[in-house]
Amino acid sequence: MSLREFIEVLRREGELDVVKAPVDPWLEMAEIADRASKAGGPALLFERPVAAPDPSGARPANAHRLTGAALPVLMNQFGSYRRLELALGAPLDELAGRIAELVELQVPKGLVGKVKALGQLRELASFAPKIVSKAAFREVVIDPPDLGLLPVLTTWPGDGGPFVTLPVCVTKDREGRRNAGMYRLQVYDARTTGMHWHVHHDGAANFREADGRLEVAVALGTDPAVTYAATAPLPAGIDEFMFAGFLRGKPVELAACATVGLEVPADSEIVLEGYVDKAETRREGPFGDHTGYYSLADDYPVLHVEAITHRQHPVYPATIVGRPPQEDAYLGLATERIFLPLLRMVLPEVVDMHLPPAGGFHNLVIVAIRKEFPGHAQKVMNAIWGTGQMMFSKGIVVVDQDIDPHDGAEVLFRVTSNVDPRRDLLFTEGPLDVLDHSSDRFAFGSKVGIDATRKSPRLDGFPREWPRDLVFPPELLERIDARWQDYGL
Ligand SMILES: Cc1cc2nc3c(=O)[nH]c(=O)nc-3n(C[C@H](O)[C@H](O)[C@H](O)COP(=O)(O)O)c2cc1C
Ligand SMILES: [Mn+2]
Repeated sequence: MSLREFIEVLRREGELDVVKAPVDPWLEMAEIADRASKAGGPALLFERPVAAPDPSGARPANAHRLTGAALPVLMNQFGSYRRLELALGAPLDELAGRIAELVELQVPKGLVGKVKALGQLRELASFAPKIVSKAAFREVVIDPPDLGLLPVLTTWPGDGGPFVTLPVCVTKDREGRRNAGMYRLQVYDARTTGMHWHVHHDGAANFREADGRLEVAVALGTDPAVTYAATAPLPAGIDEFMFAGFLRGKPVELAACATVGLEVPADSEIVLEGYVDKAETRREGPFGDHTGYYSLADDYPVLHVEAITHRQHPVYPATIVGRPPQEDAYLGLATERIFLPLLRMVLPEVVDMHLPPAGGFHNLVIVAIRKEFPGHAQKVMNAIWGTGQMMFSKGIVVVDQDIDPHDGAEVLFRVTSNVDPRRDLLFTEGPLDVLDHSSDRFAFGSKVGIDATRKSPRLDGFPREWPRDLVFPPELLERIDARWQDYGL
């Protein structure tokens, strides 16, 4: 599904509002989308991005200079549970179930099981991206390349400038394996942007491996499953396009770029091609970010854009990140559900988990576990701190298997009542999200695990009796329910 097909789906499903009035990509669009996402509102298609009058002179010179033929801007495409399902083509539980089936492919039992497992393996291979010759994104060539023709948003008043916020950035590692990650691009001028790949992410790793220059292609406006895949915490070496194909149940069609040795989705709305050079960095940021603050300015590589092409009548995709919850909370929710079966491959004792949006993905993880031996909660904490992008987790709360980690009041109740602080808090230190501002060191700091499980003599050496939960017997509940009318309440 291309982005424009998805827009038609949203229109048909009543999930899209078209804004015909002129709206400024400098702050105005962001503020409107912020309201829409916080209110559970629809996706927004701004048909007329236009620079508003700016008598104060606050608009930076590079904020964009739009001509009358400016491209429409799509925002908040993922900003509700319903749209997330439409974007990924299936309910999250169904996608998680398909992942679980795939990873539960252990030793198959009997001939029937073996044949079934073979079928599933073949199915996985069938999701590898397909290279096609027709590149719709090359219908129009902007020559010479000029980023000023794109309606790039400035989202917060203190931002370092306009940023491309929803780009699928494609690179290859030394072995030629493709990676697609979402890294924001601050527009400096007509042909250069920042390249804000965090040190922990695969794009940055590919850059470290490269000699001199690394080619980069940026796809703007892709199948929403591809856009989501670029944000998903997949292990290095796994092609995000294959993952998107798996989610979709159909291979992603890629086409070769014109000026770099990379492939991007053939139906991308807009494609930038260029390179980053080891010899060069430039000040990037600050930028209002999903931490809820301005992330600090720092030096990052520079993307030199050597070609810009697009489809006829392209749509420019954008989002605003800021104080949660916002549109990206839904991308985080997709990851929480889809990656749970993968986490359970290494941690089968994990029954459920929740990453509350207020914790900005990294700051708080709540896991419910089946506790079976001394130190089990601590084992789970340490494993999470050692697993992929979950290494950034600043706080981990462990609750028992019968506690719903999504119920904030319930979790708070167990933490405040079950925890003996000196006994149940585990402090450690390790890598933090690059955007974390609380630590006095960059990308490194302390972490806490909170064991809020009930304690017993056998598993925890707890010397006293642990009190029972307060519950009414089910027969009583049924009896009262049946007679409810009699009470006149
Ligand atoms: C809206 C949005 C913006 C993001 N911006 C950045 C960014 O500027 N830099 C970055 O390194 N990661 C950013 N991320 C997170 C990465 O896209 C994510 O961690 C992804 O898994 C990285 O992929 P990789 O491991 O293949 O590099 C952003 C995520 C979202 C949803
Ligand atoms: Mn990756």
